[in-house]
Amino acid sequence: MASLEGKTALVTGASSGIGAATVQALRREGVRVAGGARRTERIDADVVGELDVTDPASCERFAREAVSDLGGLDVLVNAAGLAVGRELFERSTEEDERIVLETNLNGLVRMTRLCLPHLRDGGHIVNLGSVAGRQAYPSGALYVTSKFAVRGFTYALREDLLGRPIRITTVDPGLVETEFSLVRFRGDREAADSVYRGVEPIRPEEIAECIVFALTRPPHVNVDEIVVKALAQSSGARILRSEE
Ligand code: 8X3
Repeated sequence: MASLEGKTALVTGASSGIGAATVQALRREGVRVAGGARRTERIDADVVGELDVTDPASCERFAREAVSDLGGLDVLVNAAGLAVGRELFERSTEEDERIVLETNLNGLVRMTRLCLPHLRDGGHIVNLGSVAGRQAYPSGALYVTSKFAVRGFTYALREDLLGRPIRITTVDPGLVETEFSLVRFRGDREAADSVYRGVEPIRPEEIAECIVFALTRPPHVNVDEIVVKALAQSSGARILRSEE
């Protein structure tokens, strides 16, 4: 197992969920971490910065300042992501489409482009995909589209990085209990809670452990993808719930 002691990392979406859990997991491994998100007051990292991945200027500023404060970069974790709405595509709106694609796809591509020149040899990029990027399900068209695109981008970059000492991994979680559902259901707490009812979801910390696993393989080993589902689910849409 390779040590992460003394390495540096930049994590997007660092204020909650998998991003926040990844910041803590990396720090426990001895990594100095810059965490970026819009809600900076909720970030617990060595370097804290405001980051809106949908805004090119915000991304440029955060990447520049984080890399400078950290003194170089070894790991980029693209964890910022969201879904808006859980309804048939007929009800999709220009605004919802823009937010989902800008955050999950353009934001991730943008942060990767900005950080790549700073990644030291032995560096590693981890993209947070989703089981939604592998199996489509109804009433999630834009989220599914964005996560299929994340997987496509990850593999395209894998091709372009071939021959360089930089690794790239997509981590594709299923049912993880975070604020994801609250955002997806536009603040409807009851609808959000019902997603995690009658089933044991994955905890964000358990996904962070998978990320650490990929990062700590020997340098010649690239873990291309890690797919993690709750035991009681076979896809994003098929979840076995116990009677209450
Ligand atoms: C979130 C998992 O199953 O709601 O990425 O699409 S799912």
